[in-house]
Amino acid sequence: MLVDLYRFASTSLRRLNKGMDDEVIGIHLGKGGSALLLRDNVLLKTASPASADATDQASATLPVTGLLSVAMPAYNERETLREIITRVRAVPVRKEIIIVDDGSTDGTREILQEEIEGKYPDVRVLYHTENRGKGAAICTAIAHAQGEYLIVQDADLEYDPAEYLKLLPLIESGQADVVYGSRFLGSIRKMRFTNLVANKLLTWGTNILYPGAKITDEATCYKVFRLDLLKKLPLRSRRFDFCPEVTAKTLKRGYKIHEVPINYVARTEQQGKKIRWTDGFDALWTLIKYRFID
Ligand SMILES: Nc1nc2c(ncn2[C@@H]2O[C@H](COP(=O)(O)OP(=O)(O)O)[C@@H](O)[C@H]2O)c(=O)[nH]1
Ligand SMILES: [Mg+2]
Repeated sequence: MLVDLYRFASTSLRRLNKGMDDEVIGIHLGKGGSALLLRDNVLLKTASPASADATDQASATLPVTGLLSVAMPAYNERETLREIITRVRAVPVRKEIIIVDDGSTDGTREILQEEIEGKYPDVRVLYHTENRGKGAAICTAIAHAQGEYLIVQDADLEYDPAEYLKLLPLIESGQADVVYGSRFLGSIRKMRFTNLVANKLLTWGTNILYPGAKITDEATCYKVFRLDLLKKLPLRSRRFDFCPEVTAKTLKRGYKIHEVPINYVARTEQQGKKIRWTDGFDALWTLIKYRFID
């Protein structure tokens, strides 16, 4: 068995390497015997034993077998809502999309009720009767999620759902329990200087406060967790303090946060961005607080 796996891995490696300019750094076997080709934790290609020529189908589908829950908090996002749902639905992984309308007043709720709810088998819509905050909306989604993994997905277009394919292999293969998409390892466009400083400060604070933490982007939206792990965390935050709380509690329980480079294009306040650099103070306080209490 082991010999077979080894033979399969090395043949896949040779096949996948064909035509690639870069030197391949690592390969490992995912569920279902598929080979995942990684460089710096980034998925480059995939191959399955059944494929005659793995390079043909490389990157077309990812051998993700576990169900992915996509938690989408939405508050006054009528401009981007339809597009982000389309983009998430287009990602070729098995998933359930849980949209939580957080008491929107700009028409988001009506779009969800009239155009989305009940129209797609992979989409569920939940409603808060009043605005409770991003963290509260994510917690509602977590409580209803049934997948093996969960990713947080804002209802804007700052992140690219196609990058789920980079984030999932590590968790799917059992190598990681928690994976963050790092904008600082990938690329950042249009982020305001004050937000950039706040992001750096929060990451720096995390690495200092939590021994063993060595991350480059604490406040990233793209956080993927094994759902059983996440459901056990006592999450209390209601607003933007969700990110530091979940980071703090994950690290405190001894889980390692793996990172994968992702690309990010910030939206402006005119385009609906709601977080302010001053929310960074709350976030820093949250990191400090949960270092000592739970
Ligand atoms: N600001 C805010 N965002 C909310 C709330 N409830 C849900 N959300 C959603 O949380 C995300 C926040 O996005 P954004 O303002 O770009 O801040 P980000 O966390 O820096 O990406 C969006 O998808 C919002 O629609 C809320 O009460 N306030
Ligand atoms: Mg956002």
